[in-house]
Amino acid sequence: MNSLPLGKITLFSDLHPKLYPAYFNYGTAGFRMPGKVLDSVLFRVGILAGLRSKKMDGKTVGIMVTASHNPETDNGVKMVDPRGEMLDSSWEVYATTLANSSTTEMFLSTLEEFVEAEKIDLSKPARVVYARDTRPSGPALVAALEDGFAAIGAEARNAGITTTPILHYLVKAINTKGTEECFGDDSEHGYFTKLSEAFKKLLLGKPTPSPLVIDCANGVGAPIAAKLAQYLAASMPMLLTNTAIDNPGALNNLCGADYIKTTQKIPPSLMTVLQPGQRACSLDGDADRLMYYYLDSRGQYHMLDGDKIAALVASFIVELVKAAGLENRIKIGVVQTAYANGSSTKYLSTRLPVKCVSTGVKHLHHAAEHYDVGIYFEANGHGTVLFSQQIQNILSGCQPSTLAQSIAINHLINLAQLINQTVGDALSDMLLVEVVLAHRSYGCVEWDSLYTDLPNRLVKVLVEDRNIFKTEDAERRLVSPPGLQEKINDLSHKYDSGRSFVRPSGTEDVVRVYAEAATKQQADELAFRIAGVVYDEAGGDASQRPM
Ligand code: G16
Repeated sequence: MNSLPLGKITLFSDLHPKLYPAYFNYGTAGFRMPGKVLDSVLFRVGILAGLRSKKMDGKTVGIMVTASHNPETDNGVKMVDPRGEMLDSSWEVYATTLANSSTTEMFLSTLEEFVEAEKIDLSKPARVVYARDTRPSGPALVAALEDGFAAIGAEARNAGITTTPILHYLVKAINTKGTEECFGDDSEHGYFTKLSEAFKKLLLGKPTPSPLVIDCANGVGAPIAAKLAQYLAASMPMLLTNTAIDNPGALNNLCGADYIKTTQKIPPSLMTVLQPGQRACSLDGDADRLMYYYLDSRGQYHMLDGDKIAALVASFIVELVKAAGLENRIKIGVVQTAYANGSSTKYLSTRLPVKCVSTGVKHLHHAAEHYDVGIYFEANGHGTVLFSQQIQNILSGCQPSTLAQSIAINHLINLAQLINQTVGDALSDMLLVEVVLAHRSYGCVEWDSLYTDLPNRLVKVLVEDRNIFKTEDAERRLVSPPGLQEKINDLSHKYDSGRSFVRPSGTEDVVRVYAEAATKQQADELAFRIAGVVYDEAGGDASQRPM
C-alpha cells in the first residue's frame, strides 16, 4: 500500500462523525474529556496509531483508553511510542489537528497533508497493542478505535482490561523481544513474573512486610493487584480495598490517589479498616499513581506523597551506588515539577542534582533520561526510576572486589528489574517502597521523618476558558493573563515561606492553584485568596467562586 486507502477510511469515518463542537486537545496525558464526546477522536487516533507505527518502521505502538484519575464519566486516550514512552510531542499537534477536522473530507485532506509532511512510507506494516481501564464508556470507545485500525489496515493486539503501566510494559516488551535489550515476556504473566521475582530477590533475608492496605480506587488496579498478589504469595501480604469495579459511580469516588492528594484525607471507606501505624496506599483509576499514608498513634493522618517516595528511593539508590563503589561512574539525578514541596526539594538538593520541569510524565521522563540513573516523581504520586542501558550493562559486567560491593550491585540489578522503567507504575512503585522500607527497617513514621513537609494546598478553579492561562519557567510563572502573576507574587510575599503558582490543567477543564506556607492555615488562606483572584480575572459561574 503506497497511498492511503481513502475509500475505506471514508466508509469508516462516516460511521464516526465529529458530532460535538468541543475543541479536542492532546494534553498532558492525551485526549481527556467526557466519554460521550470521544467517539470520533478514538476512531481517528486508531488511524494515527497505524501511521505512527508505519513511521516507526512497523514497530508496535500502544494505545491506552483511560481517563485515569478523572471522574468515571470522563474517558480518554493516549498513545505510547515503541520504547514504551509517551508519544513524541511533535505528533501531539497532528493528533489535535486530526481530532478537530469537522468533516470526513477535511479529515482526509489533513491526513494526506500529514502523511506527506512526515514522509510516511505507507508500504510499511502497522502494528498496535491496545487496552482499556474499567470505565463504562470503554467498550464503545474501543470499538471506535478498532474501526480506526481496520481503516488503516493495522495489525492490532487487544490487551484487554489492564493498567496503563502494563500497556507501556507490553509495548516495550513486544518491541525488544529477541534483542539484547529484551524487557521481559510480552504478556501480563511476563510482567507479574518480572516484578515478583525481582521483589523476592530483593527481600531475601529480610522480614516479611506487615500487611499493606491498598485502596484500588474501584478501578482496574483492583483485578491487577489481585493477580499480582498471587505471584507474590506470602512475600507481600496485601489487603485490597475499594475493589468495586462494577459499582456505577464508584471509580475514583471518595478514594484513590488523587482524592488523597487533593483532600489530604483518608478515604472514608478506610476509616474503620486502617489501624494506627499501619501502612496504606492508594492507586488511581489506571494504577499509574501511588500515594502512601498512615495514622499516627493519636489517630492523626499523615500523607507520604510522590515527593516522599522520591526522597526515600533516591537516598537508597545513592547508598547502594556508593556501596557498590560506583559513585564516580554513575551520575544520579532527580526530576520534579513545581508541585514538589519546598522541603523535599531542599532535602534532595543537598544530596543530588535536582531539576524542575513542566507537569506531565513526558517532561519528567525525558529530563530523567539525561542521568545514568534518573529518578522522577510528581508530588501526585506519578513517577519511576530510569537506569540507562549503559549503566545496566556496567552493572551486569561489574567485577566486585568485596562481598558488600557484590551485594549492592545485585540489589541495583534487581531494582532495575522491579521498577517499570517505561512510566510511573503504582504497583511496581509500591513494591519498590516496600523493598526500601524493609532494607531500612523503617515504618511510616521513620520514612515520614526524612523531612517535614511545608503545609500546602491544591485548589481547582472553574473558569470560562482555561486556555488564556499561559506559563513559563517550568510553569512557575504566568505570562498570561497579563498582570496576574504580579498579584500572585504580592499575595505570596504576605505569608511566611509563601510560594504559589497557577497553571491550566492538561487533563481537566480547570485551572490549578498550588500554595505552600509556614502553617496549614496560611497555606489554605493563600491558596483560596489566589483562587479568588484567578476566578475574578477569568470569570465563570459566580456560584463556583472559590471560598
Ligand atoms: C496525568 C499525567 C501526570 C499529571 C496529571 C495531572 O496523570 O500523566 O503527569 O501530573 O495528569 O495533570 P494536569 O495537572 O495537567 O491535569 P494521570 O494519572 O491523570 O494520567
